[in-house]
Amino acid sequence: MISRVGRGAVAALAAATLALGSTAPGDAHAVLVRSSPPGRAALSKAPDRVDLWFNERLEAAFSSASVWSAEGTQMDRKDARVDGSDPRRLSVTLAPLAPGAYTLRYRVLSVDGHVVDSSFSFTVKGAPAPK
Ligand SMILES: [Cu+2]
Repeated sequence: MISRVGRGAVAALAAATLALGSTAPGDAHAVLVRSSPPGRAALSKAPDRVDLWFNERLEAAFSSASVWSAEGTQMDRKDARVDGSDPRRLSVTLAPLAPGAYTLRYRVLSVDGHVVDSSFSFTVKGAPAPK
């Protein structure tokens, strides 16, 4: 009987923790949830943009993303922006990408005031597209 009550209390506490988890102060950095292309993707067709989705709303003025070639050339069009209708989404468009390895870097400020700085890479496969 006591153990049954105990488990109930633990379950209730776990549920409360889960419910609070996403808004607990100091514990709510913007985390990259998914991206297009995904990190470490090997793409047969060069993407013309990168979209990043985070678990939290971003501060548009302090969130950016860029794409770099292996030679260190910036390949995005320097137009990274947080989507006006979906503040969890950050997008940037790309110049034509030749086959090769690229690194996407992002730095975002979530509404809780924490900066997250990270990167991932992807590869465009194959020979240059035929004319
Ligand atoms: Cu945070």
